Amino acid sequence: MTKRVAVIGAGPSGLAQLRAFQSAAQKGAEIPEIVCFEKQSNWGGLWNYTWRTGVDENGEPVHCSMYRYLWSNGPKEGLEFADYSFEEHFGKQIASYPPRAVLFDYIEGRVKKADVRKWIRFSSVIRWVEYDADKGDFEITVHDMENDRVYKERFDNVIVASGHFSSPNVPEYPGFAQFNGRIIHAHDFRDAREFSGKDVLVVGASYSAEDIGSQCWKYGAKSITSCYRSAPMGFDWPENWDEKPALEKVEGKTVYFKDGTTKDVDAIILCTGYKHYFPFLPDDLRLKTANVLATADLYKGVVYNPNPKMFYLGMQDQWYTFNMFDAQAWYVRDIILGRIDLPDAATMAADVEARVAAEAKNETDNDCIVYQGEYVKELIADTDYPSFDVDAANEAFFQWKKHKKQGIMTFRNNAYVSPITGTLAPAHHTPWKDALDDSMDAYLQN
Ligand code: FAD
Ligand code: NA7
Repeated sequence: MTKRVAVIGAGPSGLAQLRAFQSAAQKGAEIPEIVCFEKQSNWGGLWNYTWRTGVDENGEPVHCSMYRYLWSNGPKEGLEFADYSFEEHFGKQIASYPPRAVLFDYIEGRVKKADVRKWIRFSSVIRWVEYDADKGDFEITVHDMENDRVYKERFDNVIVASGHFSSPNVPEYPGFAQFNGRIIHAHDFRDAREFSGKDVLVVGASYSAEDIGSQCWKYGAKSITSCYRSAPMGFDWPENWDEKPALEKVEGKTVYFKDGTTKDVDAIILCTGYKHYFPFLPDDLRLKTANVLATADLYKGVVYNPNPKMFYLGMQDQWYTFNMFDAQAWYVRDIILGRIDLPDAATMAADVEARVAAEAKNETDNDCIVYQGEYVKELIADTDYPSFDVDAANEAFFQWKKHKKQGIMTFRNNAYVSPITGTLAPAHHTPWKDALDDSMDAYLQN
């Protein structure tokens, strides 16, 4: 009987897995039956934008954490697919920080070409996965929302690609219940114009805080105040942006910080990160990890050590994204195809320990970039994923970090060299702060 493989999620990671199997089949390999379950009605994962917040049309938690006007927060040269360049997709080189719609189009282009949509069951929520030790396979419970039907199917392998930037981490501060304004988490932030003319407090000091604050600034917020728990972001902020230490409490519209200062604000946006959350997995299959580069319990960052028939994609904190998901997907494919053997349990556990110890030695962001770049190199060396110039991708990231230090509202005006085609991107036709139209048509007018 043919092996059956379930992929949970059709975001960039799940789609990488489909493309990996399709690529093997195209080269003549016999592949298992692949079924990808996607709870949304379209593919693209977080890149599949919706105006909705809270629950979706089926009453399920909305997956999307992206917002209107989101432009890539890192250079596209760091995430380019090695088997499908931006030039191949757009027929020309494009500028380096594409808006969401442009990246969605790029992600979609590769899988349309590979013709893998037929492997996906949309509007299908995975409710539960169970391992049957006697039969040595998994039983999956699926809710088909279109037909409102719950059914079970069996699979030999399960690949979890459900993402980990969707279930918000939502702290509460004293006085929140009485705050005279709006409090939302970044997950529910959609249109920055809602905050134009307002005094906005952004809680957090990472990507969401930086970018959502910048969006609000760009679309006319009166002031931005951001506050940090551990360390400031430390950019050279515009004059109406103030960075403060930790929030302590809220009284009416007044927020109090650890240094004794206060500010009156209209809205509070909690950019306090996300949780790895797998409500469809029992204890023995559920990954429990922090948002780090060396995830707990995953051999080579993908094989679930307690049950090596189960795999996770994209569960790391991310400098590298699309091409790292590819590296992982090709590796998982080759384990399932029997091209790569797994070592014994002790060796797999030691692999995780070594990765955790190596991550602990990273001191700077550049160390982390190199660390994750080395991980990508390590995986692709063992498969037929097209090898690419990871050092050139690292270099694009280094330049990006430097450009952010030079100007947090201008870094997106820079251009970088593609690690895949070696060509230099054109500078964008309009500085990011003046480019209010985030449509694909507007962006591609270079
Ligand atoms: P996701 O994109 O989250 O996809 C997971 C999929 O699984 C979704 O389609 C979801 O519907 C599905 N799913 C979940 N649960 C179930 C279930 N129970 N049953 C069936 N299906 C399910 N990366 C970049 O490279 N550049 C950026 O500029 C960038 N910006 C970002 C901005 C924000 C606000 C966020 C939150 C992330 C950003 N990222 C960015 C990182 C992002 O994590 C990756 O780009 C990418 O989307 C991760 O892909 P994924 O497939 O692992 O997860
Ligand atoms: P991150 O990168 O996980 O950052 C979360 C931030 O929230 C970080 O600064 C945390 O501070 C802060 N945080 C977490 N909990 C709290 C509490 N309780 N109080 C105050 N501050 C807190 O998440 P992001 O959403 O920024 O980025 C996630 C992805 O989205 C990323 O890959 C981007 O590409 C887009 P800490 O530094 O831990 O003290």
